[in-house]
Amino acid sequence: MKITGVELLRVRMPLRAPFRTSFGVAHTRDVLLLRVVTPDAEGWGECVAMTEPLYSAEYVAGAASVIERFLLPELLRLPRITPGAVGPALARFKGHPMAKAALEMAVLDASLRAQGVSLADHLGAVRDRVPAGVSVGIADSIGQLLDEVAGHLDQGYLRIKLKIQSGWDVEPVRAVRERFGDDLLLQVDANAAYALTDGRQLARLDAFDLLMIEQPLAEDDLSQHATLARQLRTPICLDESIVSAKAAADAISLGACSIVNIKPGRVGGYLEARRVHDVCQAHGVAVWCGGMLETGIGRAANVALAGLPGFVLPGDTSASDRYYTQDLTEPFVLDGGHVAVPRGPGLGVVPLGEVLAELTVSKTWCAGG
Ligand code: OSB
Ligand code: MG
Repeated sequence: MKITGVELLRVRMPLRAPFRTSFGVAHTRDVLLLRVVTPDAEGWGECVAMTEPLYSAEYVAGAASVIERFLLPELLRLPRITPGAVGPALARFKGHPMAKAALEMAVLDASLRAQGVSLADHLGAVRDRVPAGVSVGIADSIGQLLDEVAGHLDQGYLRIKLKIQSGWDVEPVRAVRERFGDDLLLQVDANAAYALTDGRQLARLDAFDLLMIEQPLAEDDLSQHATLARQLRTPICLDESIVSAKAAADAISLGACSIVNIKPGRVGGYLEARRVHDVCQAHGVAVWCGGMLETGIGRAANVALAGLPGFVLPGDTSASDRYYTQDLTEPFVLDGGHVAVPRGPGLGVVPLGEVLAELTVSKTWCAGG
């Protein structure tokens, strides 16, 4: 496949409600979309970098810049490109996994559309629908949190993840358990907000039968996570720390986690995400699909990935209306707590022209040679 050119689109998506985590609050999603044009088909990619470098080092304007200045020129120089060659072609540029993932995703979509194959089939999905959870941000009060959780459960979500930080951990978890009972599938995500010295406080969460605690410590605290794991009954899941399949293998062999949150952007793309899945499956480590408040474009690909056999826990793959009043694509809907895996060629979805035009803030065309 030869790339004719790539369009970078900056899209401003108002969130239905602010989303607060230990690292900050998001009111809008500032999305970078890529449209890869080839003689045979077009392909879409969504970059999951956020506005500010708070979740990880990447941020959306930086991702756009590294794509324009370095990554795209490298790809456009090649006489032909396949999805599997994108990662290797870009490997000499250090870091920037979310930027690389977006490019690989767009090439993958174009290539699969040209072949008439769905991403779900290409990746090896075995499910037609995937169980959906919802990630609930830090609230202003326990009362507001309970109302929000009640709303999600009324919609049919199958598990609840609470964002926690120091000062917002045991009490919200206790309140949700007391109100919604012991059968609720409940987990927490700290986004690296704690230190190993907080082990005693985190052990208080053991009383609430949580499915897991996600990323309690810093991204590079692998051995500290292993130490913490020995102090807790609650299983540790890693998100930020798992930057590659190699990192997953290291974390597992160290005993740093017993569950992995897979986010394709964080590991450099859907093909590496599948390798993370394979490593975890080989070690009997459960995985689930995380989210980065994606639009329908990124959501389509995440839901396809979540169809793989090792994804045995509900993901943060919520329906479109959990995030946006108007999604960029036909909305993903919740049906009995599940979201359907798209089965059309490539991602199986495209942006709705009028919606995209309305929400696009700027676009740049980069022509191939
Ligand atoms: O840590 O999982 C996370 C959103 C943005 C950045 C990091 C995280 C999240 C979420 C939301 O938890 C997941 C989603 O619903 O997309
Ligand atoms: Mg997380």
